[in-house]
Amino acid sequence: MIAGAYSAEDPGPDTVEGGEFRRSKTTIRNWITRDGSSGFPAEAGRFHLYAAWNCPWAHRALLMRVEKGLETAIGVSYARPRRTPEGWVFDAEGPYADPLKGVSALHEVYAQDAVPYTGPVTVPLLWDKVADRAVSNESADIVRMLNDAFDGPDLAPPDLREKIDAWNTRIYAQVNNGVYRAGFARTQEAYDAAVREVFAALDGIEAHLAGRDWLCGARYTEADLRLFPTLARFDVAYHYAFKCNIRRLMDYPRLWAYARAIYHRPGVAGTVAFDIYKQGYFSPSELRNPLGIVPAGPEIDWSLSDAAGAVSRVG
Ligand SMILES: N[C@@H](CCC(=O)N[C@@H](CS)C(=O)NCC(=O)O)C(=O)O
Repeated sequence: MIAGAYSAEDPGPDTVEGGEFRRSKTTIRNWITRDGSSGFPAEAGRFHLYAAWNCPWAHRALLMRVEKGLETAIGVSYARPRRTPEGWVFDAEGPYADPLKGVSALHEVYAQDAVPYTGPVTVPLLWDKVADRAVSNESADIVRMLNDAFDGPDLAPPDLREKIDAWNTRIYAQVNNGVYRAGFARTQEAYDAAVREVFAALDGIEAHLAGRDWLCGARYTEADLRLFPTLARFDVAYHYAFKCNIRRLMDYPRLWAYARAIYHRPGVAGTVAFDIYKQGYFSPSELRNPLGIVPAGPEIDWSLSDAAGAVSRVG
């Protein structure tokens, strides 16, 4: 979008330089606060989230929403899983409708922001219904502001914040965005470097989880929450669609048990949609999947209990 107007010829959100995938910077970065001094007070019923089931960045916002018990306080519109030349779009009714504004494409929402928007049309987008303004389209900020501004468990407590931030930085670069750098690489060299980094990071986390429940020790934190969307998509999408196939998540005993332990947290399974991940990541793409055929497998059993997971997490 340029100055609040959408054009189908707008450059996509991300770029490729020397065969390497670069994610563009987000620009709508307002902040919800408890006291409202930012202009965006933390009030139930005031905010609405635009999301897509398959988007891992939207997923982390959805995860924080359930951890904080904000399901009724913050409504959600889910875009259709497969993007179109119009970007993210909505149906007139059903699970992919927009209950807030009834728009047919996400760019129509961006166009309504009081500050004319220039940039890519991405999910997640957090909207203030009272001010009728965009709050943020940066998922890292959305996750942190929901944690800080609303009541409920603190997933980034002060004594762990430094550790959490260090994990977040590492996991974003090497894992969350690492899989995209592998999948969207345009040269063998760029792919090789990215895929090696992804698996080196996963190997490191596997080793780190020996004798620890969570990344920062005994407490589930925002760092774990931010790792999960990539793990949930790993075997079903990234392993094949993004050629991240040195190992599967299932091949890491601790990480696999850890991922299932997150999946079994209250509300989390309701944020996960494996079939939709496949539809999204195997969308027709000239470069990656020209015919848009969605593979049938793999079959993965996430239902294995925490108890079973705990056994393999020892040691
Ligand atoms: N910095 C953003 C990145 C969000 C992002 O890249 N979202 C993707 C979906 S996974 C998107 O909406 N892309 C727009 C498009 O593909 O047109 C965030 O983390 O919130």
